[in-house]
Amino acid sequence: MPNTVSAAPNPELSVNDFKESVVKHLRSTLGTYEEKASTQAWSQAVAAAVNELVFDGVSRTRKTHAREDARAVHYLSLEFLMGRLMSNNLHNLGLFEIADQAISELGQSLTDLLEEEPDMGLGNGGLGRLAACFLDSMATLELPAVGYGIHYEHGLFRQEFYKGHQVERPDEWREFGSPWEICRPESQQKVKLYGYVETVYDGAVPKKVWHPGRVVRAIPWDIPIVGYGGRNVNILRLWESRADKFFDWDVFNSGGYVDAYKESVEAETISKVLYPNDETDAGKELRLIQQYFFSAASIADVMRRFKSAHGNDFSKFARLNALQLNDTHPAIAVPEMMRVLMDDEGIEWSQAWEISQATFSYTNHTLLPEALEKWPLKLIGHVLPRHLEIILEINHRFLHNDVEPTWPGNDDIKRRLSIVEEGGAQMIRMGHLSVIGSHTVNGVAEIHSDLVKRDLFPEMNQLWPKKFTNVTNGITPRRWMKACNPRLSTLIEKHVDKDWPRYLEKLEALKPLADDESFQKEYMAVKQANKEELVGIIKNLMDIDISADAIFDIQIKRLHEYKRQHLNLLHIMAQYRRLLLNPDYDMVPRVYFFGAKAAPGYALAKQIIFAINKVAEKINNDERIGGKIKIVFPANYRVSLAEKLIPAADVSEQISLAGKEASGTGNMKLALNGAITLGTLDGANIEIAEEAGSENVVIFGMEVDDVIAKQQAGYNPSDYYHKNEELKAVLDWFDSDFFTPGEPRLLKDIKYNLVDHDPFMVLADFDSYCEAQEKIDALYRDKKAWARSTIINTASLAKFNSDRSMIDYAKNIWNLGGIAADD
Ligand code: 26Q
Repeated sequence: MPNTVSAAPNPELSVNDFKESVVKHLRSTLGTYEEKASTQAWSQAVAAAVNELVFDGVSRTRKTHAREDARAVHYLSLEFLMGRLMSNNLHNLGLFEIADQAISELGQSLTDLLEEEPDMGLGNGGLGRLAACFLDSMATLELPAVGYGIHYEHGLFRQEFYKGHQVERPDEWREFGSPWEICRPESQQKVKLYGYVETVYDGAVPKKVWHPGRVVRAIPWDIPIVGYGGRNVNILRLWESRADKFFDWDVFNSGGYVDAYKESVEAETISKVLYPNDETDAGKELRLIQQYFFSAASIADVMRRFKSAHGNDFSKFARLNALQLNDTHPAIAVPEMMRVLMDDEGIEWSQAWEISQATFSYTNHTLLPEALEKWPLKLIGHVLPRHLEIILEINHRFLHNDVEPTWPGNDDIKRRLSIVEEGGAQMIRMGHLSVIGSHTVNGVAEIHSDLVKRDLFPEMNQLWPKKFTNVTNGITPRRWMKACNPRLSTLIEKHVDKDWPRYLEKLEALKPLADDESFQKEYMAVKQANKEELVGIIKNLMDIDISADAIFDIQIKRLHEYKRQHLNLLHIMAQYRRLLLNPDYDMVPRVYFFGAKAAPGYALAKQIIFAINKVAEKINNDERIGGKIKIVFPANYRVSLAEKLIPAADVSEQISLAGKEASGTGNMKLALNGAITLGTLDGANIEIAEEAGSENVVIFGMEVDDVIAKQQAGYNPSDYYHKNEELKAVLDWFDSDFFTPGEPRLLKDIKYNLVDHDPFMVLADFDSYCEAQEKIDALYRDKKAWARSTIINTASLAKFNSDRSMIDYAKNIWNLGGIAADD
């Protein structure tokens, strides 16, 4: 893949140029002046100055792609968890130092300005952040790529704690507009909904005509994605919904003024809010409409661009366009593509199917049964009548042409493979539709991809063994090292080539230094300084005093039973109890950090959040334990908070039940920044252990096959409860008022869930987890051994560069090459 980008600093702009540009925008764009401007105005003025370069790159890149008639990938995702854009744009443009200097000469602080920017939180967690890292990498690799999603008015809710309970508040990321987005009304599309299908017989083949009951407009907002080096700038296109005819004059004239507004309110509801459920299927009509709305608008956009270059010659379509489905959320794009090709373009089924299948590929992100999307057949028939017909035809042909010849007369297999799930209300299985409609299906870590084949789609894999593949996830080192950990980046730069953020394998040059005492000291001094900075942040944010000499142990991820935050909590409680029983109990002081949002309707997850907060309140204020344990759980965990926690981490908690975490990506960010993974052999932890060496991670717990064996043998969690006195004692605390004074049993559901069911086998892994925690404690006391492991982690993580993931997709799935934008 061509790459000639250099790693900055940008030679074309001086500090003075930048100062002039900021002041110009302060006066002419923001309508204020230096003496009067608020921090917010300064921040907007800097964004405007940055945008002069960014927009230039957008136009250049567009022109190149149009001229070269480049094959492009379109990444369809309901979520893009972008976080803040200013710092990254500055780094990728090679402008960070210049801007820093210019802004300080203007009497402002860049750090303060950066803090003004709200996070763009248009995603739930891993899947959404992955999409954001992929955009950064695709732009950096100069891959012609467009991200397509929804321009939610409100992203993931803002989390507050009230008396320890999670409270959800609306996210207002663009209350006053975002400087990074450009509205493109000229590229709007119309999206049809509801209505009925008419069959018209006016030629040899009957024609299907969809008479929609409603039409909404999709308005695109473009967000420029600056590649590292700044030459290539791709686009993230997010669709906002609007009423089709806000001023319907007929309704208006007959006194229906208010009704006209009603229609606009309903249409605008579609892009109002991101669904906050991860790993559960909400099954709501509005969610289905969101999925269709953005899929249809995106396909129409791709079609428009194709037709303006190639007219109706659809034989070229699949050669020039790849469409990637980020999980099944945009799976409705498959029948939509078929509808457009057949009903709008007059192509017959088999050719349309060939084009469609050659275009789509699908990434699976979960094996959890409750997360596999299904929609009531009736609901799809109501909202998208033509699509239901097409889905049923796809299914019929699949069962008849593929399944029947392979397993003649085998109704059992047909029942399992059918897109339609029978028994009770008929359901459409979006995973099946995605597999059948795609040329390639991938999982997101080696073990996960194996389990997709073995457990999730075994017969599909038998039918089409070559369809299934793996692409291990990655993270962008620009955001997750260069921008968020400037101290470590500076140290790295003293020892390895400057272009390490682009070629992360250059960090391997640090390996020989892992045993070098003076390098160890430098590296650990960086970690210590990052920890001290975090101590200050936590003091400001929560008024909690913590010591940077303690082990900083971090678990940051969505709250879910399978991720087992409660396993972590049980161990903390056990340690606390040991300290109460024996005040001399010898342990390295530890600060346990949590960051987690729970889906608003997920009662047990919310109770676990409440439990962590109540245990924190008690332990943090118990003078008997001499500050040996602190629990820090800042509210509203988000990308910008992750960027502050990760550089300060000593221990990375990756403790999901084996077989449940598809990959994980926080595990990669933490290990790259020198945290030691304390984890199960699950998801990408396995590959992290392979890369860093098993002696540089701490692994515990059952493996996938142990889990299956134990479940088959009949898992009885109450045995563990009765056999382990310490475990019993801490679980019984939940049944008392120990952590909720005067209000006994508020936390009892956690105990009974574990003792009676324990669906994620927390109790079975408890002993092994405690032992692993003791290993961490022992290793940390050996300063040199710890420093060595930490350095080796940083030096070994190149595989998890999202550039590598993107190269894998480009080569093995999209058949896509990079194209250097014009200068
Ligand atoms: C589905 C239907 C209706 C409403 C919401 C949803 C929904 C939304 C988000 C379902 C799932 C998600 C998010 C899933 C997710 O983040 N999965 C994570 O993806 C990461 C990137 O591949 C992996 O690293 C994680 O292991 C996986 O849990």
